[in-house]
Amino acid sequence: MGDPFRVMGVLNVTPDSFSDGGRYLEIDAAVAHGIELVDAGAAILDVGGESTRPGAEPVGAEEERRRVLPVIEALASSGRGMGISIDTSKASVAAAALDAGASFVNDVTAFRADPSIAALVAERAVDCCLMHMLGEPRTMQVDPRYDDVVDDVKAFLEERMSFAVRAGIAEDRILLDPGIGFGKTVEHNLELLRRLGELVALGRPVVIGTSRKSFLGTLTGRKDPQARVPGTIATTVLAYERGARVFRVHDVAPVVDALRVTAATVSPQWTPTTTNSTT
Ligand code: PMM
Repeated sequence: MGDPFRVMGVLNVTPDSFSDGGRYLEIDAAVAHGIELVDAGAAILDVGGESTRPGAEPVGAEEERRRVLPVIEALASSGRGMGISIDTSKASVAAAALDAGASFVNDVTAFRADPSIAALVAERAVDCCLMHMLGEPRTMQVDPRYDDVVDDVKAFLEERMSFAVRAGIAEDRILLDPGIGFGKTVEHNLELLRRLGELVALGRPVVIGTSRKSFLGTLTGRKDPQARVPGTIATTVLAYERGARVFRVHDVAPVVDALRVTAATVSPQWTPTTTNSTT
């Protein structure tokens, strides 16, 4: 029996991710890293060519396609059978990525930046993730405010889900994501994790992306994002226990181990993946 969760490995193909060396070395490095993430247990690779970090400037569609397409093509023809997600807000990038072998559209604007992505997802009958974000990456962390963050995010996701369904997307193709760190203070992020059950109650699989994010740095004092793996694991385990089932992370191997132990503890249907343990 497979795992009762899916880990999405983050594969950012932005100039700062796989730089040094020439363009072909960059592509090779990105593909090799993607394969490593699959070997570590990622069921899906989330390939993105535009940074959505706080303060990030937008990138043109042509440049975004130039970054992601060769990587998606190589991964799709690797024979490893992983799902490939395209992390984009542009329909032209999503369409080219689906042609190149992607089968999942992860849009951090939930079809607001380019509503025609919805028709594309409907027509190609692929899965999509609708994420909540307050504002846009350039300015989203400037004093974000909500009446009640969980109620507001829930209402937003319900509205975006009905937009997607009206555009012809089957409801069972939709995943929902509260958008941890996207226009949220530390307290907003914690409240969303604390009351995650209210979003799980919408009835669609919930995606959580806490990986290495800055609120974990604030809580632990870890300035180096790579030192935030324990914080990532803590939030991932807690979110699984509260009903989230898809986890977008950079550090796939330790998160998969943590989730397997968590799933075995909370899900009675667990069966061992290895047989050599006596403890
Ligand atoms: N976070 C980032 C990018 N894409 N997509 C989804 N669905 N959920 C997220 O939380 C999310 C995302 C930003 O993270 P990175 O810059 O570390 O990749």
